[in-house]
Amino acid sequence: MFTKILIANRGEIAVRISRACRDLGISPIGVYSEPDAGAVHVGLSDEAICIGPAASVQSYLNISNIINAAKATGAEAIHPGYGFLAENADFAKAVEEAGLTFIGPGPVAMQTMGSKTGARRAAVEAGVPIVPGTVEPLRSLAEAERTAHEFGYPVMVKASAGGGGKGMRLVESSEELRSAFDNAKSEAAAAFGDDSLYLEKAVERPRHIEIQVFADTHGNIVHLGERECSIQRRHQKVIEECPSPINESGLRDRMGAAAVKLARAVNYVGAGTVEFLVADATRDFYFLEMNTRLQVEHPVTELVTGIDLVREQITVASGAPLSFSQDEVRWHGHAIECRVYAEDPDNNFFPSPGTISYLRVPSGPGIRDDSGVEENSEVSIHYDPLISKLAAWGRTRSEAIDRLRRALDEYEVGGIRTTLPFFRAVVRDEEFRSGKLDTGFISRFNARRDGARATESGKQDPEGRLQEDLALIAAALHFVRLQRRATGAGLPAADNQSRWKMGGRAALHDGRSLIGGGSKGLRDK
Ligand code: MV4
Repeated sequence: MFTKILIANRGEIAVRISRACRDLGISPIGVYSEPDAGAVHVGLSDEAICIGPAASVQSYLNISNIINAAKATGAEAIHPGYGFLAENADFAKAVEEAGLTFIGPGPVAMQTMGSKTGARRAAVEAGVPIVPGTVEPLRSLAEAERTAHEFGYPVMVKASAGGGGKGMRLVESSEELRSAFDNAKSEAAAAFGDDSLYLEKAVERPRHIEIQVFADTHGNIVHLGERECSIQRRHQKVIEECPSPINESGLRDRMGAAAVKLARAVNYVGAGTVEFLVADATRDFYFLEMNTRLQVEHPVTELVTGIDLVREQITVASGAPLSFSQDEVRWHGHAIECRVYAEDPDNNFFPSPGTISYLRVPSGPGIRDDSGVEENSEVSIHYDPLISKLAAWGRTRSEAIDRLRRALDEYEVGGIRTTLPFFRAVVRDEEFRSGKLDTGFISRFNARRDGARATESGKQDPEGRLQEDLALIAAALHFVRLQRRATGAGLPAADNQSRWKMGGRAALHDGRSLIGGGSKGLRDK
């Protein structure tokens, strides 16, 4: 077994991995960017190495600095967490070439699944159903027109290098195809440096259900059941559950068997997730993509199966067989997780960076909060604004929701806006409680929650793209100001008023300050 593991990540997932290391008697080694020197994950490490300045490309994505940090501290293995380098096959290769163990699948399985068309071909070869469509990148608009006609509209145009919805367009009719094709192509080129696209028939009102798989180096492959991830906003999951509230008998076994078959076909090792779309009407399921990492939402599976996925990742990477067999996996009760983001739900989920001036974290029966922050933590615009994952377990879905509601009401975060008020409304929503979830839930919920405003902005900006652009512009302006300040260049006088100033005072809409004074009434609650 390893004596030291370097954790190549930050925030709540670095904390989570550090805890698994401690449980195994392994020394966790941290890495951090300059502004993260005082971060929670650093304090929980035995040693920590600075790997560069704030920008991720220079720190958490800096392969050589991370490998040098592992060598300098004598770590034998590197856990990448999720995001950053977690699905970068070149990183996995570089780690192995440095004589270290990469805690994850081999680079070949990673590369196969990294190409969405390659993943579709692997699924076809393994006999796993895919959404009807192309399995090679489209060579031209003419080919897109031909195949769309062949499979029938509506279709989805997706980026081969994508995943998670980036570079994806829904196309309802042939008239819309050209612009969707062009837009998806440039979005894919900008996001992935690869503009190749493929095409799928659109599944209407789908549910998004994923299967957790686990494989060891001895040929054992098991599944740990499903997670329901249909509640998404702009292709970002916001609430995840295990089991799926609408799982019917037999579906878990069939989807689990398909996921294991696919993992076996690519010689998978470690934790992986196979995503499926499930058609509402027929309950047919189709392979979507496979994520070759530990996922954000892994705690709901842990709460229901009692299996520590991160511990198992580490023991499997050290060469040990899986600590359980498929027959020993049991699903007990129900778990639901909310992703608590530093975003303002009353302002189209604009990022809300700043200092956490006050924090009260809920606990009690059935509650788990995986957090990466504490009082006085800085939430930076440089990184993902996820501050914690609040999960509730109950014997039934209804009991889990009751506990989640209680925990959300207990939770207080001062100094920044968070998505907590949004979740407090969701757990009180009748449709959510009924469990009839599909991918249209969020837009129906938003319409119910703020009918007037939703219809008003919906007319001009049905997808909220204008709002999204404004958020990007605000973030870019903020970044320019930071750069100017760093280089000593003159700052606009208005900067004192900016809501986006890092380490500055987050202002309310009416100009009141959210921090300072510690007044309870000004917290996000
Ligand atoms: C789809 C789809 C319908 N048909 N693919 C893929 C990535 C995910 N974030 C969104 N994806 C979708 N792919 C086909 N062929 C519908 C979606 C989709 C969706 C899926 C799950 C949860 C929410 C969603 C919201 C919009 C679209």
